[in-house]
Amino acid sequence: MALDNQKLKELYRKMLLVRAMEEKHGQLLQSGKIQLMAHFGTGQEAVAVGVTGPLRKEDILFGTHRGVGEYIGKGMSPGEIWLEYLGKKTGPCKGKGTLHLCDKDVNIPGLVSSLGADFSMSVGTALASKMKKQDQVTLYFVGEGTCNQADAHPSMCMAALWKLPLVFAVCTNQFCEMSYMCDHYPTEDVAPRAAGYDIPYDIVDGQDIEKTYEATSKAVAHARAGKGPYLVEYKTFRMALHFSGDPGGYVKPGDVETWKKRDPIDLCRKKVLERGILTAEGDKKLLEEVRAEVDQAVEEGFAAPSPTAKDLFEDVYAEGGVR
Ligand SMILES: Cc1ncc(C[n+]2csc(CCOP(=O)(O)OP(=O)(O)O)c2C)c(N)n1
Repeated sequence: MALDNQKLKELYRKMLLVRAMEEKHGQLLQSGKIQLMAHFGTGQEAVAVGVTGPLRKEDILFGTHRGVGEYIGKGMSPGEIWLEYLGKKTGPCKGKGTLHLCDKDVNIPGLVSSLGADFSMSVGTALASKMKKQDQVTLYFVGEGTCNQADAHPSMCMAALWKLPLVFAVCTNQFCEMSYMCDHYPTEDVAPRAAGYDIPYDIVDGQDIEKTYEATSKAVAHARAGKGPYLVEYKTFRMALHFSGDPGGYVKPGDVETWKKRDPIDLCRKKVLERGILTAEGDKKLLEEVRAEVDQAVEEGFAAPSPTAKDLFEDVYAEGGVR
């Protein structure tokens, strides 16, 4: 189904922004201006933006370690992200989160280093929403490798048993860290595992923003209507290496070139131009505007105040929490 022009342009802009954020991060690392390592999600933009696009602000998102796409998709600004990445006092986690940031304003509870531990947390937030009768969906965005973690199974089981408003969004980018997924499990797809718990599932092309957005919208509507969890698997390819210090050497020759022919941003640009949503000139201007927005965010981030040693002792305990 074709998205309306305004929505497609909005999602296209977000995808451009995500890539510009990562390109800038890479440049800053290479020039030695920052040491903040990164897990880039180059080539996965239509998944991250399509998975978060249909969510409302109050919906809860558990994201991945390639998080920029989800943060932008869920509504964080480049400025907020860079303040946190640069460890600044005015960042959403006051500089204590950096890459593992969370943002209460858009209901991102934060990245857990031990991958897969948040499977059960997503069951917890979805259960809380249901018990409080809140019109709120939790979306757990997760890599296909992390789906091998043991917590995946009891989480799917309980989500189905309790008919929770929970969407499992699996990003199959072909790799689990520094090896191909076929070295980790014997099946081509992760999604059919959901059938073992009577959870409906779809498998979609992760390069096409309209398909990712549509599949997520369907799953979110299902969960929001009280029909229980849904799983969507998005097939994509990680064009970047696992992390910024990855020496590589394990990617099969020709794979990147093959997938580059279906770069999600190029595919979306083609639609935007063909449908007359933007002219070639307008497209160029949009890209410049997006890059300028990122440059400004970084500049303001560097200029922002850093936390002091005293700040280390603040926000250690929750207000009214157990001491
Ligand atoms: C419990 C745990 N084991 C191992 C790691 C190290 N690790 C970081 S990313 C990653 C790969 C995860 O693969 P996948 O879920 O497919 O996501 P991708 O990196 O492909 O985006 C691993 C193993 C970790 N963070 N936590």
